[in-house]
Amino acid sequence: MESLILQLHDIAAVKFGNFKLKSGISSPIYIDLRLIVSFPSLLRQISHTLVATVPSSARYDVVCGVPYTALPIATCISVSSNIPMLMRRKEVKDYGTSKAIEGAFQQNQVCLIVEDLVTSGTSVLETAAPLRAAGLKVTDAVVMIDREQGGRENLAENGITLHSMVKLSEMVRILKEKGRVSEETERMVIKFLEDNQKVSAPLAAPGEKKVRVRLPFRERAKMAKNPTGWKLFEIMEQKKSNLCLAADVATAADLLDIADKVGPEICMLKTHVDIFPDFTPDFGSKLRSIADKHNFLIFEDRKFADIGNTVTMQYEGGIFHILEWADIVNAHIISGPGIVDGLKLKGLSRGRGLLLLAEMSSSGTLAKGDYTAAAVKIAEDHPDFVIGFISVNPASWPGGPGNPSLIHATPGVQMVKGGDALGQQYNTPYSVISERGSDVIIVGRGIIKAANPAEAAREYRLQGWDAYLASCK
Ligand code: 5BU
Repeated sequence: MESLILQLHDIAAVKFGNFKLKSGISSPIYIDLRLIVSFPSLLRQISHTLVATVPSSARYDVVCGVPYTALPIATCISVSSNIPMLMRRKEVKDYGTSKAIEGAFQQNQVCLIVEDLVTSGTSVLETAAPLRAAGLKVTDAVVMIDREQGGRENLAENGITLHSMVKLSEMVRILKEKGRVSEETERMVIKFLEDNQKVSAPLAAPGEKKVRVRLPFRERAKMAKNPTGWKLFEIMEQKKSNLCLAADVATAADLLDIADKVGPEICMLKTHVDIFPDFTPDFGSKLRSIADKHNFLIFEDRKFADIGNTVTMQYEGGIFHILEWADIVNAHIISGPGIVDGLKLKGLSRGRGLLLLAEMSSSGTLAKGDYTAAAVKIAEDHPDFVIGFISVNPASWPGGPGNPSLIHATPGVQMVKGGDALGQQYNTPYSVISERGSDVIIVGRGIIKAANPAEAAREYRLQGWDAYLASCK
């Protein structure tokens, strides 16, 4: 171990000085393990040591490196231990058509994750998510260096035991003992680690050190001023689900079919009723009986945008009669607060709820800054009807996610970060709920294009709910 650490220092994979990190803070230590690919003998020794670091009680069938630095390390482990390897794609254009995990494996095989450096554990979790979604079990991860900044704890909360070759403080102590760094440098590094501890890093918004603890949905239900808002909190608690299915399927018949299959996993089902060629007047009552059977709410993603008077007619009339069957609708605030007054005129007496579009998931969206702040203000002015927001990163808003009686629902969610060809941008359930402070994940193609939508929905539900539980602590 000592020899490995000295070699890492020799090749300048570990450097001391004054370094500006990506986050903007100055660090007295800099670690760049990408260099090890140029030193095959060192790479081999590291791989052997990592294998030995995992206790024999931790059984695994395959290994997967966190892209990119750990890929060559995982490859070496695979070749020298004769254990098959998998590769996780870092960016997937469309989860439905391209594979997030490359390689051959069987359901329920156990995969060991290999990583070079762990800080908060987020990148290990981002690799664990698609592996788990593909049917593999992830119980252990092995890392070269543990920066001791909350990664171990965060991974444990997600059912992953972290095994580290060396802890950063231990590494610096060894380098000091071997005369590579001064006592003063060691002190500075230890102090830096203490000052920058992020025990629950993934729960904090990027750049935010303080951990934000979320009130449980049960408590927030008591604060809700609208019956549908209250019901959504209650359903989430009852079903342990903060998953909304975006059921953008080809026909109304397909929608009713998937609603019944995925129903047990979701708290809400989102429709775009105007995409169906086979819409019939009994659509609403059919969907309602499935919603009652499985206890979920119906959200028509109508995105009203007109003046108050017009939206009253659009909400109630036409061929869709949205008011009849949708528990929840949403609206842009581009036309000003009159749109809320208009929708409320029809919806309030029926106990319906409204989500305001405070942000959008698509790239280049204009719903940001002052626009988002205006949505927050309008919501506060209508607590009896507005139940929350379509949000993307409420943790980054000036007041954070704000009023706990309001719900944040976020589209643009898949198991891996990425996007589609038309501007959609995806974040992972963990990132959306834990880091970005949202409450509900809205998932479309991640579920409906999966080989088995019900199974995929279950995995999204578990991921979303775990992230929620983790952020309540
Ligand atoms: P996807 O297949 O998971 O990308 O589907 C996302 C759904 O959420 C889809 O129905 C969109 O219309 C909807 N959506 C969105 O993607 N982004 C937004 O900002 C809003 C809605 Br609002």
